[in-house]
Amino acid sequence: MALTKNKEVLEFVNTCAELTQPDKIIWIDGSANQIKQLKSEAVKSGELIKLNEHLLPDCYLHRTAVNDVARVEDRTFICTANKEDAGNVNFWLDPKLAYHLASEIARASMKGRTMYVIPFSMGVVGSEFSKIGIEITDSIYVVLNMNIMTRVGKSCLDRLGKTGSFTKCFHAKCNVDADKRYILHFPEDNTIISVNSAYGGNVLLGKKCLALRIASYLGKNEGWLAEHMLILGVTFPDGEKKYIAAAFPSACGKTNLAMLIPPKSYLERGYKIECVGDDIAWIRVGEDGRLWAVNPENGFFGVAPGTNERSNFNALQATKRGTIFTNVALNTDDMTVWWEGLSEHCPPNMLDWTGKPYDGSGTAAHPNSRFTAPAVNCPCVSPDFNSETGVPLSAIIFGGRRATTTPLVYQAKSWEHGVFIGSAMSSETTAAASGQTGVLRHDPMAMKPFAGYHMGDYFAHWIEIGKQLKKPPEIFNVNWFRQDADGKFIWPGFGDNMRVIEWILKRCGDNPIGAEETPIGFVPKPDDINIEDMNLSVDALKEILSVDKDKWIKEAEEIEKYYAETIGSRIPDELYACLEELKRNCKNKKEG
Ligand code: GTP
Ligand code: SPV
Ligand code: MN
Repeated sequence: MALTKNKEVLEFVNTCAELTQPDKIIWIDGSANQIKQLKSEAVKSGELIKLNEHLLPDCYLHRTAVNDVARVEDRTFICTANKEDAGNVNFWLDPKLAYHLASEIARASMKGRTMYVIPFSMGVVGSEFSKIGIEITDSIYVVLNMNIMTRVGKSCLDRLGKTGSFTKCFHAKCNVDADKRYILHFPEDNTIISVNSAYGGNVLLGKKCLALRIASYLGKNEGWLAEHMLILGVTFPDGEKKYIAAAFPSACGKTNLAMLIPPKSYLERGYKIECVGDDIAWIRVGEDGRLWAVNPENGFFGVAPGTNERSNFNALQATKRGTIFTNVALNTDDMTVWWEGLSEHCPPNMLDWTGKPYDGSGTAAHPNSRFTAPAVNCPCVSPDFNSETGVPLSAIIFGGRRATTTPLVYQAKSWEHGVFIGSAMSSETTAAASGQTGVLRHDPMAMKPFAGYHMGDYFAHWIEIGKQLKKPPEIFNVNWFRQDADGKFIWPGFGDNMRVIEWILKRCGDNPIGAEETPIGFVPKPDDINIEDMNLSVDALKEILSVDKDKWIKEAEEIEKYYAETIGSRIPDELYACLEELKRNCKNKKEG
């Protein structure tokens, strides 16, 4: 039975039902009972495998089709009336054509199946800053994941009332035919359509589709920012708290940084890290002229490989109950899960992520295998997690995977310079999206796959926001991934990243510590990064803090080419001024 009298919702549900012709329609009310029923149904049908109730209570394993294991950027479209508004970085389809294409694919595709209606809220239900969506889907896996990742249920419909508007999210699994897979966004209609996939980022439509692509467009028009950023809180020994947001591309360390456990000496002094969010931040200018950030999600859709007791204890703890694992390996001896990096050796009697006995060739878990874990499970989840106003930002960090060139950390000279640094980011591709991994590509502000409009307008929007700030956060860039001649990471990373966070926060506020000015910005004096009790030599530290002017002359040329050839028009003058300054600095310092 319909759970609302909202005409627009009822019309949307009816239209979808007429098109897809499901046998049954189920409204998701968010009750524990209903969720329990769906889980047992999914176990019966084989869509979920129940894991060891004693070791992993209420946890399940799900395997996707082998052709459906990551986001598909080349099949993701921004469908605006004018092609130019989508920008050159996005793929574009004419909205009329896109609606027609998707309708034909989805027509009658739910025959013999159940259609679920999921009312959900990105952000605390009823908060001024939250957004309501309705996702239609024929996948129980999607319902159960959305129930972890977002706030789901009748309260969202009550919030809408009879007339409230919402994001229309339509998903049909169809035959998971990769050639007919489309992830379509209609920002001008507040609508998302996803067909022929059943993998995370393509189908949990509240996440990348709504909370980034659609939200970035709304943010542009409403004067706020939707960003691919973690949010963390740092508590100092004296009890003071500061907050940082950081944008790294997919599978480049957001979840890990958001939950880091500081090295022993920091813990002993009373430092503490709390996680407000691990993937998405919605950011607004507060009345006090500072930036305030909320995490619109309610759970973590985290990368499994590499997660272990030492690298990310908090994430691992979060997966101990009420978690859905996707494409990890199954230990048939005790019905627990395993992935590369969980322990040093793979236990015997494993089924790999496709369900076949694992013989040691290839990986047991898919490189983009994931866990969907409720945020409340995380031992370091912030008390501000459900704060409606969010948390004030002292610093914004950009970063990526760079084997060379980019130092461990450097600081922008101004807001505009920080926006320039974000706009010029490059990073090596990862398994989070289909395609080759390890290829260096531009990924401005980690938003290349997620900006719902023209990238040049997006940069301009950042510049505009900066003009409204009385107390802008300091902006930094980090790189945990510099490599030595043997291709090994020089910086140990993970918990030791706290040492960089400490420097960053010492550069914020009224009495910043000193730093070295280089052609690219401010770099720490080697003595100011605490490497006590750490497996890193002073020389290695100096190496990863170094700025090679020749490499940066090339980098600047590359940025210029990217601006001109890929982003094209609409890049604000402020960014060109920063580019010119970078070129000048590299040249001057070289001659001087
Ligand atoms: P998405 O969920 O795809 O947006 O990824 P993410 O940015 O949250 O990345 P995540 O923290 O899950 O890390 C991805 C991979 O990078 C994992 O395999 C981690 O083990 C690895 N990683 C994270 N932090 C560090 C670090 O400081 N150093 C090194 N060397 N690897 C890291
Ligand atoms: C990412 O790829 O950045 C993710 C996973 O966080 S997905 O939800 O698939 O986008
Ligand atoms: Mn992400």
